[in-house]
Amino acid sequence: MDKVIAVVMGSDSDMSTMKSCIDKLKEFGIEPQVRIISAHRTPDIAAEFAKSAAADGIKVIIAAAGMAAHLAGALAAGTMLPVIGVPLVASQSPAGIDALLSTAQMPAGVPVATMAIGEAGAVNAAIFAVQILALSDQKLAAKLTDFRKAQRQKTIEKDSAI
Ligand code: RP5
Repeated sequence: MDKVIAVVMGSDSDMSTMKSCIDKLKEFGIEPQVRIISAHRTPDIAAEFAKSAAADGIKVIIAAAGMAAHLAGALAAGTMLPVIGVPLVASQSPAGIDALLSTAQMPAGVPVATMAIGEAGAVNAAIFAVQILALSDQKLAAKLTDFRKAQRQKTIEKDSAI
């Protein structure tokens, strides 16, 4: 399944964290469209991307940014597609709290489904996007069930190993 999920990040400096998101999507057999688009540095491109995403076949947008992280909200404002936000820890960032609040505190009417800060959020964004697609895709739903079973088993094995 190709290019039905977009992973958009504000800077190439976000890639080290967002690789976890891209890799998790690939584990589910999904090759995402990956873009670097900034709400602040390329606002025109962000607006155009949001406007054309649905017509281009995108079903879910994952938007990750650090600092004053307006990317997810800016994209959500321009599309009816579900937007999942991932707040990131930037090098000059107070532990990602700035990005968390900038991403999560959307005004009523324009939601962004905000994940945890950093790598956990990046991975969960991928899983959450798969969960949305799995509502109308039985094969993906089965893969999600397998993923949960494997995750459960790994934790049980860690418990046994102690
Ligand atoms: C945000 O500013 C980006 O998402 C990144 O997390 C942060 C810093 O960007 P760079 O200065 O590293 O390009 O827009």
